[in-house]
Amino acid sequence: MSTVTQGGPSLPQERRVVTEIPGPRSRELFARKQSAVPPGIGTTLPVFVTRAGGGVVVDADGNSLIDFGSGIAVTSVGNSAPRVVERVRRQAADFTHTCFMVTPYESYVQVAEKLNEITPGDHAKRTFLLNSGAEAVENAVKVARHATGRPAVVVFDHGYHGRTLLTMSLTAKNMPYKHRFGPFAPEVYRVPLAYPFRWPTGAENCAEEAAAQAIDQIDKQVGAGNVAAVVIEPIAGEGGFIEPAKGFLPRIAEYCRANGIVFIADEVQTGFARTGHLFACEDEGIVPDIIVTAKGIAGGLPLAAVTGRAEILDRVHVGGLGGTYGGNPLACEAALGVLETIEAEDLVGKARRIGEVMLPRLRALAERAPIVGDVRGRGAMTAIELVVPGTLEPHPTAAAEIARRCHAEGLLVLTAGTYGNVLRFLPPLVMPEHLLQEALEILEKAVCEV
Ligand code: PLZ
Repeated sequence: MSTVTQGGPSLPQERRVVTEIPGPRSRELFARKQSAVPPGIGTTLPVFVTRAGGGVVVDADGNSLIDFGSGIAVTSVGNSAPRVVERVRRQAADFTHTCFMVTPYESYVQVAEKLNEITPGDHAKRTFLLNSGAEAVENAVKVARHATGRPAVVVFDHGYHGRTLLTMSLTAKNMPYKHRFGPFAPEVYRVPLAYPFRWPTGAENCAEEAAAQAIDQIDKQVGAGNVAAVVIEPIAGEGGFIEPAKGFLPRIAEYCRANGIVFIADEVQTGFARTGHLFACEDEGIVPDIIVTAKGIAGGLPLAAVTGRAEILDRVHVGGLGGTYGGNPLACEAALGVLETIEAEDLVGKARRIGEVMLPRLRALAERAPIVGDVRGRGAMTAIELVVPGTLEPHPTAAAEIARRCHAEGLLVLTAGTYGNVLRFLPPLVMPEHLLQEALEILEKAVCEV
């Protein structure tokens, strides 16, 4: 059996279910969680983790689960990836914090240089660092407003951008993200997204009609000249892994260019090799004015980045951007370790290979199981959308039941979607192929039984 050095020396790469899931030790810890932590902080699967690496997560009862979540698309290089661990360990011994705005250090600059180099477009770029995806999206909007002197921000149906006041306002879905948390930030306008599976006149008309509607709404309801930024995920993540119909993103990007609107790509979930490109925008050759990244950037250490055209980012006055922890030295070292790992282990190629294994099997499953209405995604970011057979009616209880059965068998899967009816698959890109195959068998069985 294969082992990896991730998650400590020789973590066996196997699925192993030795107790009920969750087991007794996890149940005990979960009871403590319930009395110490508010219920607003939900739990997908109440097993408490002790180690993780490669393609597995090990819990307090000794169960080894196949990881189809990567901590929501974060540990793409695997948990405790050796290059990340080594750099963080060394950095922790040297210094843990200075505040980059007080006394700088080299690793922050290295991360910025690297992102300027690898993100789409060969124009002059700048990068600054923050702690979370939401904080980075919010900063991208700040910069765009400052550079344009305009107030409005345009976002899309099914979009997710975070939980802070501004990013919650940018997020589409009420429950659980917005319900009773208003009033929301002003000057946020939502327009249609090209969602092929649910487009009323059919997938073949989706890109053109959705783009026309979106642009018409911006023109008529907001006025292009009032719009600072359009913020869009190249694949809508929390919204259900919706790949906008081909042609939609280029059309929106072109409209932004023609109207002096800053095009912001939120690649928080899609970035860093996940989709079989370093960044999902590359799929259609989109060059965003600003690209926002987080999650997969630093293997789980809190880090996020805003990378954009120098002429936009350089407008902001000295001291106008920042934060105590943004670009913390431990997180920067982790990011450098991640970037080395992506290159050294060809994780872009590995993500593609995962897609080549998964998509045909998921499509074959959809043939057999009419509950699977749609199969979609790219690379190691794939999903199935569940419907009442023969209709488009979302089937969220089936999604929940399939997830429950997978969990019981030792496969950690996540749900998503505006209608809660999507199962999404986000394996670490280093997952050994035998685990990938085993996970698919468990999933197929669960889908067919439900
Ligand atoms: N933009 C595209 O996917 C985070 C949310 C988990 P933060 N998605 C996972 C949850 O339920 O809170 C996300 C994203 C996109 C922004 C964000 C926000 O990133 O690091 O969670 O702030």
